[in-house]
Amino acid sequence: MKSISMTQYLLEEQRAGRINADLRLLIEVVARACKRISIATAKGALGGVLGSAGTENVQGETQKKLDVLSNEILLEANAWGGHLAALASEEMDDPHPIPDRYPKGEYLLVFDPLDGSSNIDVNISVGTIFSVLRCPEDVKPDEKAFLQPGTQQVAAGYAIYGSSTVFVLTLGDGVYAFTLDREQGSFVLTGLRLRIPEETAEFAINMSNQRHWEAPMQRYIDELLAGKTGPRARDFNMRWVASMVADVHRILTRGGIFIYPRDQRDPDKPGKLRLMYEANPMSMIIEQAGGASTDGHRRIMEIQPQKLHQRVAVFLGSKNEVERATAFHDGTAA
Ligand code: P6P
Repeated sequence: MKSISMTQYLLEEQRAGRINADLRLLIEVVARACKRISIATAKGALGGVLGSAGTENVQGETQKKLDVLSNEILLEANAWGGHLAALASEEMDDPHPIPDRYPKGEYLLVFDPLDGSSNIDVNISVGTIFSVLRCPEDVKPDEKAFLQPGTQQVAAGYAIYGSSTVFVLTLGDGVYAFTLDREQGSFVLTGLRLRIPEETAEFAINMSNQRHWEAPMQRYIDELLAGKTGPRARDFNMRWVASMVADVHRILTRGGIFIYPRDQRDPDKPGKLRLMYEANPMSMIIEQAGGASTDGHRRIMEIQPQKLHQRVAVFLGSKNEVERATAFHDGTAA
């Protein structure tokens, strides 16, 4: 099969009228930045970028050198193109305006520059997650402009820096995957209209938090662990990479359910993962591939954000399994 580059795919989407030139440029610029991040992460210890940066982000988490570097790569790449009104990132307290010397555009880009960065030093896959929104007309591109539900996303995607680097993208009409050809230095189309099986026998959760979960969560997981001997009458397998991009990519590839529930250690904290730049973009991808994504009660993409860095519980993946897990939480489970 003749290989199709991402550039050709995006140009054809523009010719078909499904995206405009600015959105095409935005995706190409983000993909190019992800290529640079892939090269930096692949250097490992030879690149002098492992370990802590000695600083903390808005979440109070210690930043890895590669967190900071990845954030800078994405800021620089998106500054001059004239496609953005502003950017926001897990690594920055407030939205980052486009420098006055450059033209502004209609889009907002919000991202986690390097998700799963605690895995970098132990050479486990990490990734970049991004979400694209439109900046409301005649609105200053400050935090409020970003606070739109996930249903308003124009595009979403991630890059996973694993044994291969794969850029996964949805423009709202299916999910496409592009693998980095390191010899050519370009992303090549390798996955078209990816679909997630509606049933699964594999769940992803950090079991060490079990004693902190709410009762419905305990019951749901107990039934999975009971396997053939319990109400589910079949055995389940478990995976937990502790890198959302790696867990989601596996689910997009072969099905599964990924769960990061709220727990009772901090009742004010609805969950660990962030709504704007982890849960929403991943939810758009999962739904576009025929899966489902809820916070245990409602569709994540319908949540009206109140804060840029707010957190949310996440149940996403194979549609029927996510619906079963959600039913346990809203009391409708059989
Ligand atoms: P835990 C990585 O820090 C992250 O934000 C997600 O990528 C991942 O799914 C989750 O946290 C892992 O959390 O508590 O298992 O370390």
